[in-house]
Order: sequence, then structure tokens, then C-alpha cells
Amino acid sequence: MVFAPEVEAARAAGQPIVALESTIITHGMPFPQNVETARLVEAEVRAHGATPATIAILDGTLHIGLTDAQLDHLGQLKDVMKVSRADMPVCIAMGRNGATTVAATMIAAHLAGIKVFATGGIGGVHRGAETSYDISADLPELAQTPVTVVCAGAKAILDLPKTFEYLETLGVPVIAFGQDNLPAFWSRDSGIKAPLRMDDAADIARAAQMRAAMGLPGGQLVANPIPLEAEITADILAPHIAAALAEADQGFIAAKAVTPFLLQRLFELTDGASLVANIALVMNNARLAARIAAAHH
Ligand code: PSU
Repeated sequence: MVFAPEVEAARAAGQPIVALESTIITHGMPFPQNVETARLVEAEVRAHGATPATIAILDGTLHIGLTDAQLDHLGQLKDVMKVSRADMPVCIAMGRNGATTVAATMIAAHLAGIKVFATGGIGGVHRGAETSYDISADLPELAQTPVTVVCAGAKAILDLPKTFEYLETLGVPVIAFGQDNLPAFWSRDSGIKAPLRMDDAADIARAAQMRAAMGLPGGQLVANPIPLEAEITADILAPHIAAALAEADQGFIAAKAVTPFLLQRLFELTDGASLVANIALVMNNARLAARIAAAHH
């Protein structure tokens, strides 16, 4: 495990750090917007009083924080594993390049002593899971690794009611930030009432500390709605999601390939609007994560 100089300095000074994932860079957005977004997100974390630590595996080394050159390199690499809990040790042992999903980034953040992590959207229960059994490893990770994950909800390509039922079974606190309903990634309202609502970053940090003090394993999921001016409402997105899902089905897209395929098809079907929204929501999550990380100190 190697710390970037900026992250090492923050650790030494006891300053707040926000972990960022890298699958969104390699499998979630096209180049060059992926690298540009990663830089903007890092800058947003800094502007709100915390140090960003983008996490990735480069030639078998787990990096906690990337230099600008490493970020640029990662954004253009072709043969990058999409790494979750199961394959993270394999990727490191084999000396390969790996982009960390939400699950793997949580594991790395915890190893590095980082308590807060900002992403776009977590993985979840896929539609048709009753026959495919496709459930993201992000969900059980939230039940066992003590990191607060700030997202904009689960991606609307998923089965959202099943995703939240599953999290409830696992005992994961799902907290809507500043509203009663859960957001749905590109749009602010999923129509599903959140089990918990919080309006203050400091309360979220305190709840994580209480969880640890009580000896309960696992993290917290904070669902932060996309800013109003950036949202794409569900009625506009629904036909595009239906079309992308049908294509995935016809093309026998399965397992790890499903989410990247659907994100890419939505980018095309919405003439790039889904990407603009995705960037806005990640920036928004970076801001909130920085405030929660600062409140931990
Ligand atoms: N957020 C985004 N874009 C992404 C992801 C999150 O805005 O591409 C990634 C995360 O790394 C998450 C993964 O862990 O999507 C989910 O993949 P799967 O459905 O295969 O578990």
C-alpha cells in the first residue's frame, strides 16, 4: 500500500481525508471526461477542507491517492480489472492494474484509516435478479466495512426497491440527506421513502462514531440527491433505461459487464446528458463527503 505525498501529509497532520473510487474512471465514463471529472472531484474535496485519496491498483501496488500523472495514465489504460472484494487480492498478487469498485474502495479506505468515501452510485440488485441472481458485492460490503459512503442513491438502471430491501436485511443504515425520499442517481426522487433522514453532516459523522462505539460492524450509506438544476427526471430516463436493458439482455451482457454497458448506452441514448448529470452528482457528493470527514475531526 502506497500513500500519495498529499495523503501522507494529511495523515501525518491528522487532517480529514475523503476516499474516491476508480471504477467510475475506467469503466463508468469515457476518456477524456473521466480524467477531467476525477480532477474536478479531487479539487472539490480540497476546496471543502479535506484531502482527496483516489484509490486504484497500478502494477500490483494499492495506491491511496494518485499523482496527476498516475490519474491520467489510469484514465487511458485499456487492460484494467474491475476489482471488487473477491478479486482485489488476486489483482495485487498478480501485479496487475485494477480499478476499485465501491466494495474494493471501502476495503482500501478502511485499511488506510479513511472513514468517508464519495462516489456516484453504488451497485445494487439488478432487475431480473430473481432469475439472474445478479446482486452487487457493494451491498454486503456496506454491512461489514466501517466506512461512510456518500452516493446519489443506487443507479436507476437497478431494481431500487429490491436494493433497499436487501440493505435493510443486512442492517445497513440508509440515510437520505436533506429529504424524505431516497434519490435515484440521475433524478432526485425514487418515490421510495428513506428509512432514515439526516440534514447535518456532523450528525452523520456522529452516527458512524456511535456505530463503532457499539461494536457494530459495517458502514453507512448516505444518499445525497443530485442538485435540482442537474437532474434528469425519471419520466425522461425511463424509456432509455428500458431500451438499454433490452439490448443488454439480447447481447447476453452479464456479471461485471452489465453496469458499464448500461452506463455507456445511456450516454449514447441521452446524447451525453446522462454523463453531464453523473459529473454534477459526483461533485455534489464530494462536497458532502468533505464536510462529513471534517466533522469526524
Ligand atoms: N458510480 C458512478 N459510476 C460508476 C460506479 C459508481 O457514477 O461506474 C461504479 C462503482 O464502482 C460501483 C460499480 O461499485 O459501478 C457497480 O458495479 P456492479 O453493478 O457490477 O457491482
